Amino acid sequence: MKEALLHMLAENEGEFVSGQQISENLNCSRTAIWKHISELRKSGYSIEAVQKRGYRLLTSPDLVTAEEVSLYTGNGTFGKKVTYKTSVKSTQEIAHSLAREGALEGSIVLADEQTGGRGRLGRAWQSPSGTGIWMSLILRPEIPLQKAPQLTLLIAVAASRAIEKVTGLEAAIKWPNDLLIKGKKVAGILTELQAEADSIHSVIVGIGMNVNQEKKHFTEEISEIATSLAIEGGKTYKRAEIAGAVLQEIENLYRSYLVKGFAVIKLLWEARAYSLGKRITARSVTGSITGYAKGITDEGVLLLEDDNGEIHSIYSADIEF
Ligand code: BT5
Repeated sequence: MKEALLHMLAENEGEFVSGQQISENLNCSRTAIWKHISELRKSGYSIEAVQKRGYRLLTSPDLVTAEEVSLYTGNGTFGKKVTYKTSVKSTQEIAHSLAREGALEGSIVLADEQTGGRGRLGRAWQSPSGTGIWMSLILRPEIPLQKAPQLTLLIAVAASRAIEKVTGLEAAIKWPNDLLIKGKKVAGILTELQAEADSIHSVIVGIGMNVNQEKKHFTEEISEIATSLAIEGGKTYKRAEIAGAVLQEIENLYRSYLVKGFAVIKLLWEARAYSLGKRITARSVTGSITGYAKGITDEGVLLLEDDNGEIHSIYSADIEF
């Protein structure tokens, strides 16, 4: 109800919507409308109420709540089921338990702040409140286990396209899971599986994207390597709008991927790749290899040619230039 009311006001932003119109459309009493208007105001929406004219939405806060994100998910099904928390340890944990309880594909968990946000290999992901998109998405693809890395690449392409659509900024993809603007990390992706033998129950895709941080928000540890859309674009953005665009882009690519396979995604990925053709060092738990990044395989595996001309398949590593 609150979500539908916000939709009506947002669709007519800056114009009055009469109480009668609202109560007819949403089939509710004037008292109920007033209650929801008060709640929206408490959350930071500025709504004018004028007798005989109705309600008018003046400004919206930068929130990633279910009702705010739903304004930007279009006709898609991803992001229609949102679990929003102001503060959590990690959205991944919540998404994992929702997936175990049978949550539908496309369900998402969003938080304003993460106190224990995580990256790969137990690393920490800084997720201060009110600044970025900290989101986990549940997917249930019917694909063999070894194809799961393709999904990380698909998500990276989708996130990069969404950034470009909303902000005009170009984010390059550093294999496998980083988005960079001018060489600095603006987003990271964490793909985790719930699987058994060769079958995937669900994939929990974690996306962390720095949106409105200023340089001072980053700790010293990452201040030289991290950036945000606001730093690069010179203005702040609505996080919900970007989250909505990310979900729409993911859903479009994912549907095409399930029907047509990885070939199209691979081309899109290569066009945005930062590491291809460069001399890099791939560091993993088993050691490090230096050479030229030749490309990715149809499985999404990175091919690295060392100085002896030998080609190595890199399944998981950190890349340094
Ligand atoms: C990643 O790991 O890049 C994956 C990050 C995924 C975060 C999302 S947020 C929603 C969901 N819930 C979670 O708990 N996680 C996911 P990795 O490639 O391991 O990179 C981690 C490294 O990036 C750290 O060791 C830092 O050097 C750097 N880093 C940490 N916070 C950062 C930030 N906010 N922006 C840029 N770099 C950061």
